[in-house]
Amino acid sequence: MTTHTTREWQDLDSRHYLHPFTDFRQLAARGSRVITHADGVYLYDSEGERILDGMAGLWCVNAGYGRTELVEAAAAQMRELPYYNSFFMSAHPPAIELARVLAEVTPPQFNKVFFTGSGSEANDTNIRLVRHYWDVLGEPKRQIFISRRNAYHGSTIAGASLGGMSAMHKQMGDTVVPGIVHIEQPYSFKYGAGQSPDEFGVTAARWLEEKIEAVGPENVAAFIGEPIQGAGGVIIPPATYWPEIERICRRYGILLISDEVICGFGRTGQWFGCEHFGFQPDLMTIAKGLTSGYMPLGAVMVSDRIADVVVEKGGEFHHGYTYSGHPVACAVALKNIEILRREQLIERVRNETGPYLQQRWRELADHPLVAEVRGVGFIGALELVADKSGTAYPGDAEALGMKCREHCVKNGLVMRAVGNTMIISPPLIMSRANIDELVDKARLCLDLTVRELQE
Ligand code: PXG
Repeated sequence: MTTHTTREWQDLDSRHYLHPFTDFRQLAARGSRVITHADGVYLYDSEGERILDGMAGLWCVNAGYGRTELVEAAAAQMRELPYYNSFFMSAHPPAIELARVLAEVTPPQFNKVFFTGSGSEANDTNIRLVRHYWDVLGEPKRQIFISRRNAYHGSTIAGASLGGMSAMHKQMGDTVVPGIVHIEQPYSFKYGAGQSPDEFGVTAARWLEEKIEAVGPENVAAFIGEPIQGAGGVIIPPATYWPEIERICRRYGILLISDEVICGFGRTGQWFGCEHFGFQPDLMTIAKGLTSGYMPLGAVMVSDRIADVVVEKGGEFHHGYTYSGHPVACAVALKNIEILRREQLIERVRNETGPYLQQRWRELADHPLVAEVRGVGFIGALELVADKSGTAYPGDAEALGMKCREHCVKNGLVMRAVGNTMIISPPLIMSRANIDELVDKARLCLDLTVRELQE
């Protein structure tokens, strides 16, 4: 790869490269941070600065950086068979083998998988598959998908329509897919005042029932939700929420889709978020941690309830992608799952490093900017407010998250800001020493934010 100075990279970047979810002009004025390499839990930029990655890339590098085994799996597969499709009655060993292994590591109702190139594509597949399923069953009126506000289900037209991000919908005009409605999030910090967590969980789940009744149960195809909303601000529902959602879906015969793109592959200390919360979805969207982000790959896990119908009576399913089951991506996913199992990374998060991270993370509750601390396994959030002690700090209370994030950037830590919610989702390989560094740096950045507010 050519090398340039940071300045040169930034110049070329702003001249030619349109970044995702970015105000292009603002970025050109400021210049990107150019990440050149990574190892373990650390990123390195073009200035040689070392940065602790508290976000595992974009919620995905579960096995950490610098895994030569994954590199070798990709290279070996490229030599053997770099590409072939699974259309026209053909298949190849990596996709077949990964399908078998996924049936093994996912909950027992899942024995079949449909591969895609990303989480967004997998959610498009969900829409296609669910509508096909109801059609085959002779209930074509079941068209409506119920989702939640601030949900993130991807950025294709269907993914963004399923999602509940109003800024995205606003730019889509009439192209938002019809037949998708949203209910409010189980966000107790915002909506749960005056109720115990258990009461609020049931209240929030009943919003689904109200919506089903409002649109007519006979018209509803499926409910989709992330076990923990990620990009929407790490919204962790109370323990009563998912069981009640499941009961409601079963009562009305509605399919339940768990979007496990972030929660899957160990994030909560279980293989999948639905196992942490104790519910059994009919479909699961997976991506990100499936390959630890080393290759793009997504998939829909299809339960027997659905597979039995579409396989036996569905005829041809007119859907698929050039890169469905890409052999190199599948080979990397297989090796990644082997690593997660061999190193017992998920068990470690469940029993050892997860509890330690949560204990240390909760120490931040005493900080003058922190109104709530929450987290599960290797995911966490802080709600920042300017007026915790009664009198507010001066300055823009709406920009606390961005201010704190700036201090993280300057102090070698990646934390994500969603409004005034600070978020972590670190690689599952973090040691206790890494966790100490993460929490200590987070506190430092919170302190620096207070200092900036006082200036
Ligand atoms: N579902 C969920 C729950 C996700 O988090 C997708 C689907 C889409 O996956 P792809 O592979 O198509 O990106 C995601 C992706 C953020 C952020 O800012 C989160 C995601 C993607 C980009 C940014 O937190 N999640």
